Amino acid sequence: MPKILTKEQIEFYHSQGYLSPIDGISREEAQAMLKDLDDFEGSHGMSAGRLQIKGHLCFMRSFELTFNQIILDVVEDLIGPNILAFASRFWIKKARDGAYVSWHQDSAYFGLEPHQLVTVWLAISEASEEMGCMKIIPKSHLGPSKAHEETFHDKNLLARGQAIRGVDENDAVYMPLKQGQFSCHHERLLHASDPNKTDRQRVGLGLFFIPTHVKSNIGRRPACLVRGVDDFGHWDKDPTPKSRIDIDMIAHIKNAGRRYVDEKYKQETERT
Ligand SMILES: O=C(O)CCC(=O)C(=O)O
Repeated sequence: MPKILTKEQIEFYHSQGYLSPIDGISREEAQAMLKDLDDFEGSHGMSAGRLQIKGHLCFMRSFELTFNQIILDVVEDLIGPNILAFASRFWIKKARDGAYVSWHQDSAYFGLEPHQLVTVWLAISEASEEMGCMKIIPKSHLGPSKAHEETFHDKNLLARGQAIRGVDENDAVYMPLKQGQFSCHHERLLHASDPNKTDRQRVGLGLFFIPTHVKSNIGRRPACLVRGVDDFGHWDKDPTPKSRIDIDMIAHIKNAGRRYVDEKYKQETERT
């Protein structure tokens, strides 16, 4: 029995590679997260968007979001009851800052096997089309891994500016979200987003979940069991934040993110 989704929604996710929109957290909870992010930036002179791969560990509130019952019920319906939070990313586009995300597949750089990761993209602010919400190519998760060019372009929010060339924009579906709603997409789905053309910031929290049987194929790494049991033991344990904003986590996050940004590590772009 599914926990929360209908049979049709589950089938839609598996055939199309995405699901959106789903009501997640309240406006008040989202506003409180925005305040934490503002406070962090105010005191550290750095946007939480720069905490590349496990930014949620820096904030008690976002760490707790990885245990959110609605989010996990949806994730369980998509990938089963034993779930690890593998990583996360705050996706922040300030008003008219020109930041964008090129077409890519998450599977190209996460180093996971098999490819069953589901990304929950939670709208911490509203994310309208004009604000540069995500766009996806339905069913693209059913195809092979694509070649990604690493551009390292400074306005590209991806760690290496990875870009798949030649995507037909006519096939794109936009996923606008109200504040507090979320979308889900499959690790192999082609997705991207345009610059924010408004005077308001667009903030999302990407939470990356895997079933416990998924392995890292780039060496042992940490993750956090958020539901069920882990009978496989493929992952070490992430540390947990100790306060509302725990800056001691930054060293752990930087270390975890190093291989995503370092040009010397090859990515698995053309694996199938
Ligand atoms: O926030 C965006 O615009 C892109 C997000 C993304 O690439 C992801 O969640 O995997």
